Amino acid sequence: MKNLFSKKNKGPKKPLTVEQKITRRNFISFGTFFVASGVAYGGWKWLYNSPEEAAGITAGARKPLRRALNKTELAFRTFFSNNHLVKTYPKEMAAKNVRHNSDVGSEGKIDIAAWKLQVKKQSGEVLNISLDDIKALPKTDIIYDFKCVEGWDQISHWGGVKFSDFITHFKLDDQTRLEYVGMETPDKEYYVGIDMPSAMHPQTMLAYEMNEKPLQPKHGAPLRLIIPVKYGIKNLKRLGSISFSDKRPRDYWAEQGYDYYSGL
Ligand SMILES: Nc1nc2c(c(=O)[nH]1)N[C@H]1C(S)=C(S)[C@@H](COP(=O)(O)O)O[C@H]1N2
Ligand SMILES: [Mo]
Repeated sequence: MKNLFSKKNKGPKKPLTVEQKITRRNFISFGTFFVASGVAYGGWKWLYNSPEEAAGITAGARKPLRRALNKTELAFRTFFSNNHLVKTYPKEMAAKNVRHNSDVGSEGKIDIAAWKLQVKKQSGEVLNISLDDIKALPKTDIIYDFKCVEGWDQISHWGGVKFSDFITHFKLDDQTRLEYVGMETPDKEYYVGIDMPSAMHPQTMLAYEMNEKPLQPKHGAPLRLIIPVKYGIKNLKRLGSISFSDKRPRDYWAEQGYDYYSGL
């Protein structure tokens, strides 16, 4: 074969023969192939050697992959900011026979007179708040389409106090600098984690009424979370305690593989 890259060729350049062109192309494409596979192999090794996530619903996934997922989630959150309001309906459209779903942590009798909501500040300080204390705050109503991940939805009517009003009234504003709110039932059997922007969303409330009557035990008496920007699973019934943290609080359905964010 002629020396393709020889400098000895003096004089005017002769056009390459077909054979020479093919040789050169092969050289370039094989070269590209080797470089590309090197990058791919390196990338795969990097991912393979990356630490696994130890805890949470994505446990076992490589950290860089989780980071990518978190980035996407963040973009969605920024996009669906607090200015986005969930659609509301006239009172007449609210269901009279409201569907009732699962009761983990909200089964059995509850002594409403003895019930107190525990608010655990990050400093360790704990507030004990009665239902009357909460009912004394400005009341708000919402009629919206409640959606369960199991595939049903229903327009329902809730009354209570805005979570953001509750925060201000009990001087918890400094706690909202943290990333998450954790909520649990009094027996700690059911629990949810809520990102702070969704908790502070203007339609999120602590509800003690349904259809303008005291909340029934099966719907979460004496107090439940109503968070219209999220699926039913996050709307914890029979609230017992609230806490604040920068780490994701444990979440009952996320532990079963459902999306932690569960936004609509
Ligand atoms: N304590 C508690 N809260 C809960 C649940 C539960 O099992 N226990 N289920 C959730 C689910 S999956 C849904 S769809 C709604 C149902 O609320 P409802 O029974 O008032 O319709 O409550 C949510 N809150
Ligand atoms: Mo649900």
